[in-house]
Amino acid sequence: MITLLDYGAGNVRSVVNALEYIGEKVKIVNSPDDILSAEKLVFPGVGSFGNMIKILNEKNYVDPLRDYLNENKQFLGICLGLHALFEKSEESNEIYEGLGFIKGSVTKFNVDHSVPQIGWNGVNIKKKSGFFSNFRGQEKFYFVHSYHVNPIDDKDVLTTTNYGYEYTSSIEKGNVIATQFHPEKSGENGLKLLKNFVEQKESNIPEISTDKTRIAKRIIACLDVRSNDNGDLVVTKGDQYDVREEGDVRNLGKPVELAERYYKEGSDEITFLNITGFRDFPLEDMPMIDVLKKTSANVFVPLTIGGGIRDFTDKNGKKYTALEVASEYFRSGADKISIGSDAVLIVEEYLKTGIKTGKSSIEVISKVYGNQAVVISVDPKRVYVKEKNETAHVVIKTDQKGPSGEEYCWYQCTIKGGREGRELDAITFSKACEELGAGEILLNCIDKDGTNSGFDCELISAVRNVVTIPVIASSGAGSVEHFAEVFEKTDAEAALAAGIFHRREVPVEAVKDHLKDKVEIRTKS
Ligand code: 1PR
Repeated sequence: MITLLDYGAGNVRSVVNALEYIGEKVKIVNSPDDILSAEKLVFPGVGSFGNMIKILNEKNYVDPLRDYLNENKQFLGICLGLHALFEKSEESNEIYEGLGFIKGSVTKFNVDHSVPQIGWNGVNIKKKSGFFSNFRGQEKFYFVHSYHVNPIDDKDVLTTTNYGYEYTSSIEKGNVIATQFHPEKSGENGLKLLKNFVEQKESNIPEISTDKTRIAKRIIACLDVRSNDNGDLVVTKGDQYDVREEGDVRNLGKPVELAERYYKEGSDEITFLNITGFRDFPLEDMPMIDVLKKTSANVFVPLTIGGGIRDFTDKNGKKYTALEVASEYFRSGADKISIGSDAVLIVEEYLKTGIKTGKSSIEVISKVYGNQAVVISVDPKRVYVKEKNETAHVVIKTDQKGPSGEEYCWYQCTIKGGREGRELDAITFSKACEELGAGEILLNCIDKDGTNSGFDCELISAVRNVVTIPVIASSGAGSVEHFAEVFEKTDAEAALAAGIFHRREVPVEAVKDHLKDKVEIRTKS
C-alpha cells in the first residue's frame, strides 16, 4: 500500500495511475494521522512552493511530515515534493519555511537556455542506489521546472543533470528519495524507477558519472479532436484548418487508441486539441474529460489538452471560470493545458492598458499550477505586405514571396479555429503571453497546416527570438527531413505533427531514427 500526499493543487492522477499500473494500491492522505501511519509515502508536489507550504500548514501536515521524515521511513518526493524538503525557496515572494529536512535552498535557473526546462534530460548518478537498479545511466527522464535545489551537503546528492550548468536533480538521504524529474511521466523507465522504490531494490550498478547530460528535442503527436456529424468523438485533421472532406468531418481514428499508439511508438508528449472548444463548453458534456482519464491510465508521457479554456456562463446562467475548466482537466490527467482564442483576447486588452490584471486565465492558471502548466496555442496566418513600414505589426522579410511578389509579411493571430483574424501579430502576442505567465508556445501556422510542405521556419525563428520560454514548432511536417530542418534552422525545443502520424505516412520512430545522429533525442529504451 502506497500513501499519496495530495494537497489538492494539481495532477496527482498521473502518479496514482502509474503506481496502480505497476500493481500498487494507493491510499490518499485525508488527515495528518494518515501521514504518520503511512509505510511508503509518495509526495508529488504541484504548483508553486509558496502555495504548497501554505496548504501544508493549513492542513496541519507540516509536523507529521517532519516526524515521518525524521523516522527514516520510505519517502518519494517528486518535483515540488523535492523542493519541500529544503529550508527555503526563492519561488515565492513571501517567506515560507520549507520542511528543512535537507539543508539548502531552492533557486531559479540562471541560464541562457529557455526557462522552464521542459523535456527529457539525463542524470549523472552520483552514488550507489537501489533506486537506479537495472539502469545503465543513459536513460532520459521528463523534467519540467524553473527552480532547482541546492543541497549544502554533497552526500545527499543522488543525481545531477546539466542544463546550462550542473545542478542537483535528485537526492537520497536514508530512505528518503526525491526527484526533480517526473518518474510517472517518464515512460517505461519512469515506471521502472517507481518499481525500484516500491520494492526497495538493492543497488546492482556501479556508481556512474557520465560527462554531461543533454536535453532532448521533443517530438510531439497532436490529436485534433471533435464530434463528427453522427456525434462520435473523432480525431480529425484539417487542410489549413478545414477538416471537412466532401462535406463530412475527416475521421482519422479514436482519440484514446491513437494516443496509446503514439506513446508506444515513442512520442515524447501527446497533445489533444478540442478544436470546437470555442463554441462548445468542455464542462457541459464531458467527452474530452473521459478521453483524458482513459488515456492517462495507460500513457506515461506528458499530456496537454486545449480547447475551450476560458470563463463561461452556461445556458442556465451558471458561471464557470477558466481555472475551473483547467482544474477539471488537470484532475482528469492533463499535465499542461493550452489556451488559444482566450489568450488572444487577453493580450489585446493587456496591450491596450499595459496592466496585468492578475485575473486573466493565463495569469490565474499559471499562478495556481505553475507557468510550466500553461501552454499558449496560437493559430497565425500570413498577411503579405509590399513595404516593411506598411503596417505597425512586426513584419519579417520572407523567402516565400506573396502572390504579387511581396517580400514582407506579418503573422496575423486568429481566434475560433482560424475563423476570425485579429489586429495582432503572433510575435508581439507570444512576447506578451510570456509576460503574463505562459510557460510554452505551441506555434501553429494556418498556411502550413496539413500541407506536408515543411514547417514555417521563418515564423518559428521570429517567435523563438523574442521569448525565453520553450517554443513547439507545429504545422506542415511531411517527412522526416522536415523535422531535421526545423531543428537545424531554428532553436525550437520541440516539433509537433498530426497528419503524417495519423495517416501512418511516417511513424514517430522513423522521425527519431532520422534525427538521432543530428540532434539529441530520447530513445525509448
Ligand atoms: O481557441 O482555446 O478553444 O482552442 C482551440 C484549439 O483548437 C487551438 O489550439 C487551435 O489551434 C485548435 N484548432 C481549432 N481549429 C482547428 C482546426 O484545425 N480547424 N486545430 C484547430 C489546430 C493545429 C495543429 C495541427 C498542426 C499539425 N490544429 O495542432 O495539429 O497544424 O498539423 P500537420 O502536422 O498535419 O500539418 P481554443
